[in-house]
Amino acid sequence: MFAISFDSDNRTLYWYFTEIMAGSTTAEDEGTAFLYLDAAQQLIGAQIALDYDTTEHNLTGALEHPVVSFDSDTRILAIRLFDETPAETIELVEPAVMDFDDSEQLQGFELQLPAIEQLDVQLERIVPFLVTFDSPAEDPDDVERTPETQMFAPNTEEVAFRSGFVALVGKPNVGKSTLLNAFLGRKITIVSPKPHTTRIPVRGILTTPAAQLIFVDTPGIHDPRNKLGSFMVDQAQRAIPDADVVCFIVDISAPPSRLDERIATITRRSRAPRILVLNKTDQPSRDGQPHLEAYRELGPWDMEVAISALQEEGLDILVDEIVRHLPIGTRLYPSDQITDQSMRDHAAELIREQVLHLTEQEIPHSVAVEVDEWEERERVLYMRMTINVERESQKAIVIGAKGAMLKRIGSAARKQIEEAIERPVYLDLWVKARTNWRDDPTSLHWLGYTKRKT
Ligand SMILES: Nc1nc2c(ncn2[C@@H]2O[C@H](COP(=O)(O)OP(=O)(O)OP(=O)(O)O)[C@@H](O)[C@H]2O)c(=O)[nH]1
Ligand SMILES: [Mg+2]
Repeated sequence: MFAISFDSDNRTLYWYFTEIMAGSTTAEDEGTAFLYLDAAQQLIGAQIALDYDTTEHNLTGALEHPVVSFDSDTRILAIRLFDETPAETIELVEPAVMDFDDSEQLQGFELQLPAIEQLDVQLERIVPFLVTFDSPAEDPDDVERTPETQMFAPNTEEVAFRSGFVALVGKPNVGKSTLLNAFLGRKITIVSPKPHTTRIPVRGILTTPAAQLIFVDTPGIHDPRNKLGSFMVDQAQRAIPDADVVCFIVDISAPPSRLDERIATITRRSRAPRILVLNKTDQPSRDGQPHLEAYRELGPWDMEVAISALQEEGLDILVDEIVRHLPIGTRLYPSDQITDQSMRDHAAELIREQVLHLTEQEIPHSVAVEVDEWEERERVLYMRMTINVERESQKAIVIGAKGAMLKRIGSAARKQIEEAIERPVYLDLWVKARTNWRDDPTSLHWLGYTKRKT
């Protein structure tokens, strides 16, 4: 994890490289601290001049974060939150206080900002990296605690097992499926740079010693233009009232759109706790603006967490927050089950994923994959699949000159299927035109896009 917390009373910033438990810090050291500012006095990073007691060995964990670097000649440990040269580097009066654990790893450091009258450092740009803490009202015993103990305090009481459904909702392309895969540490659901990738909700089950989280990856909510789109939006919306926790996923690199406003309104109707998940913090904002306030205003939210699903940053904090909001309950799935999707459906989806990657314009959205045959043969698992398109002209494109496109789709998908199934596969791939299937109820039913409980 990498996160920053800000204690406004004491004007201190704490930069975390690892999860810090109360009592896990066994040594401290100090180093001269500097802040990186952009031309508008916005904080965009920091550096510490390390003495010779601290070596690269102590920084192994810290250096795993892409924003952290160490120059062994100058002995500067730098945290650059954005890919840009600072307009100004200012030295702080107070040294940075660094915390080390019992294996001498740097856990994080604390910086004391100057008083506002001395230097007005702006903090809006670091907001995506900020973590917020429980309010004292929720946890009255915590009032005296420091931020680090508040955040990672060990529970001395018997911990009750928690379980429940966690809906991942948001507009298309914000990274819901990427997040599900990152939570589970493997590919459960397909992902693509094109919107409308997920069509049917997929469950991913994460079981820990303390909880079972059943994530429901939903189709992006949008303005449907055909019956398939209406089905997708309906499926996504049904996941909300059934959820024990609703995660509203947004792309922090862009301002909220009308769709975000609409989805926020729908999630506000849920009685379940609602978490605002600010994704794509690794991606610079397209217009250079921080959008956090605008997303906050779509709330109120019970919690907000900034993450990068792609870089797998901030996920531990998000899981902890979700667990905290889940009801006490027992396991709903066996602890070794990670999804409710059958291998057949997953294989068909992996073929559709390749079509999404390799074709353009309307074709990716006009494709549905059917499993015609699935049979154990001598040394391979044989599967015959049909790629349905909407028109003969699309069929010609998916097949390509001398079958070249179909070959590319098939060979890339076969590799992925073999990886998922962990055995050799013979993939027999066909293409068929099924006129305007996206608006035909019979075809939709036949292709599996029928109402089901999420
Ligand atoms: N830079 C960056 N890209 C991301 C991140 N998360 C997802 N993406 C990219 O965003 C694109 C869409 O990701 P998906 O996970 O398919 O998005 P989705 O919300 O499930 O989209 P739909 O299924 O269409 O609703 C892909 O190209 C991902 O690689 C992130 O944290 N950072
Ligand atoms: Mg998706």
